[in-house]
Amino acid sequence: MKLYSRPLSPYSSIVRALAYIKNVPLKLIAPPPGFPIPEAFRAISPLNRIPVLITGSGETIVESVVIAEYLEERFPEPALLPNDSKDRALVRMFARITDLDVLAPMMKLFELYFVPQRNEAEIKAQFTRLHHGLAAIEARMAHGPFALGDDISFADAWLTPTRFVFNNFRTTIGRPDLLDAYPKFDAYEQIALQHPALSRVWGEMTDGLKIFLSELEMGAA
Ligand SMILES: N[C@@H](CCC(=O)N[C@@H](CS)C(=O)NCC(=O)O)C(=O)O
Repeated sequence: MKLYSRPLSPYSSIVRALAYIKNVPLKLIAPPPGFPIPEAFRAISPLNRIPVLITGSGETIVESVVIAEYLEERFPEPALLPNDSKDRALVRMFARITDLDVLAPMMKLFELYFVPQRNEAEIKAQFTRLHHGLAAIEARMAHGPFALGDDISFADAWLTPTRFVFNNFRTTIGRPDLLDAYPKFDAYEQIALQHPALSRVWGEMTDGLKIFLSELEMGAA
C-alpha cells in the first residue's frame, strides 16, 4: 500500500500513527512540493489534499477517518477500537472532537493570525470553539498510560499530531499559557514521546516543522 503524506501534515500524521502502531507495510510518497498542493495532484486525488491511501488493489481512499477505519478492519491487530459498541462510540467521539473542535479551529486560527487585515471577531469565535473542544477532550482523557486509559486507541493517533501542533501554535501566537487549563492534554506530549510509534510520528513532525520554518525564512529573505 502507498500513502501520500507530508511529515508535518497533521491529518497524514494521524494515518501514519495508525499504520506504525499496526506495523502496516506502507510506502510513503510526498505529493508534489508547494502550498497549496499543486493542481497536478488532482490526478491522484480529486480533492487535492492529503492523506491519500492507495490500497494493494489500486483503490484510492481519502479522508483520515475513513482510512483509519479501513486499516482497523484490514489489520485488526493490535485493535485500536474496543470490543464493546458503547466503548467504541466513546473512542470515535473522542477522535472526532479532537479533529473537529481542536485541530480544525487551531489550523483556522493559524490562517487568521497571518493575514494583513485580521478578522478579530472570527479569531474570537474560533478561540471559543477551540476552548470548548479542549475542555471536552480534557474531561474525557485519562491520566495515562494512553489517552483514554490502559489501551492505545484511535484517540492516541488523533491526539499525537494535534498536541504536537500546539507547541508551535502557542509560541507563534504569543500564548505560552494556552494549555494551562488543560493539564492532561498538555502532558500528553510525554505519553506520545514514550511510545515507539507515536514518538516516531512526533519526530517526523519535528523534522517537517524544521524544514517548513527554514523554507519560510528563506522565502522571507
Ligand atoms: N478531512 C480531511 C482533511 C485533510 C486535510 O485538510 N489535509 C491538508 C493537509 S493536513 C491538505 O491536504 N490541505 C491541502 C493543501 O495543503 O493544499 C482528512 O481528514 O483527511
